[in-house]
Amino acid sequence: MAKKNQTLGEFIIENQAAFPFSSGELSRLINSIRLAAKVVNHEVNKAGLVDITGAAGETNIQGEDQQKLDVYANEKFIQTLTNREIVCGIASEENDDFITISGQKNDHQNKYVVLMDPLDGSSNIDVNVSVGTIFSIYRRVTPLGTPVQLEDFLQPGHKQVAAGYVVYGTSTMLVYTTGHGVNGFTLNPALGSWYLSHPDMKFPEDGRIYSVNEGNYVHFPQGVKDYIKYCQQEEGERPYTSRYIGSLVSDFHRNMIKGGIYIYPTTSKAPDGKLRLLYECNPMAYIAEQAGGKASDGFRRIMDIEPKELHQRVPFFCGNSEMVEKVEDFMAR
Ligand code: AHM
Ligand code: MG
Repeated sequence: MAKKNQTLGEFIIENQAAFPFSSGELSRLINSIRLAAKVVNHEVNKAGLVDITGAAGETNIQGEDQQKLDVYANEKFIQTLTNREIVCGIASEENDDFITISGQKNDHQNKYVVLMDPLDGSSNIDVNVSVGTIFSIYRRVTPLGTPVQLEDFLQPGHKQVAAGYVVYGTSTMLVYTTGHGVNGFTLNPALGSWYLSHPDMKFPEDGRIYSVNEGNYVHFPQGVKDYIKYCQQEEGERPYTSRYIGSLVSDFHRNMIKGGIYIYPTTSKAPDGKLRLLYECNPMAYIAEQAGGKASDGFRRIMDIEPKELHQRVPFFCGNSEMVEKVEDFMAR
């Protein structure tokens, strides 16, 4: 039973005991993520102090400029997971291809793969606005003892074993699920410990916030335009309000606590949407569903989509169930 103020370490050990036949591999993996998150947090927090921000002069596979901190976060997460030989493969939004991990200890014997967006919300890094890390964990489908293959990564979201995010905000939080609800831990930076501050997180019943980049309005599909107009109508006293940070993790986190929907639809400029199915949408969808919410591409459940490629993009509608259903109604018209 999760107890408020329990440390993440204690929580992991306690949960591990709840799965008597598990090997502890998943617990060790979450432990590695919490360590890497602390290291990245330290760096993100002093971004304004040292000359670490700014484009690193590289472009990622999506053709976007990489910021230095993106590169740093990517390296730290990969290093931590690789050095500890805790996973058999890693796929990152910042790398063109997946990474195969073969260790000294046990060649290809680990059963999990990690997919991640090491630092999401890159446009906010330079301006002291919160950013996040997103991760997703699957059991490999190819045999143990052999190198991982693309198919180990191209699994639908409903096969996820765990997913989570770190939000580097006014305080730093690690929020994750292993399929038994969602728990949020806040970092005490003085002690370097994560404390359970938000046990069993759930979307409130009523959602009032819609988060969408309205600057793209003219390029949105009609269903999304209609939904936005519905939220804005005066009819009765429609209680909606708009909040958009431009960091998926932060927008999602606020919406899960306060009640709301995050929307990144297709636009005429981005016909498949902007967000990546494997690194961003599936993990957020898993957390949303575990918190009583929903995630859709406008027509179908995100976690039922069969991925075709590592960097696949999809339109994304995620948040309070009733709000997601409403926008799906408009999309279907
Ligand atoms: P990134 O992976 O390059 O950071 O892009 C993802 C981000 C999301 O965090 C955010 O919600 C969205 O892109 C914002 O996009 P836009 O600036 O088009 O509104
Ligand atoms: Mg991203």
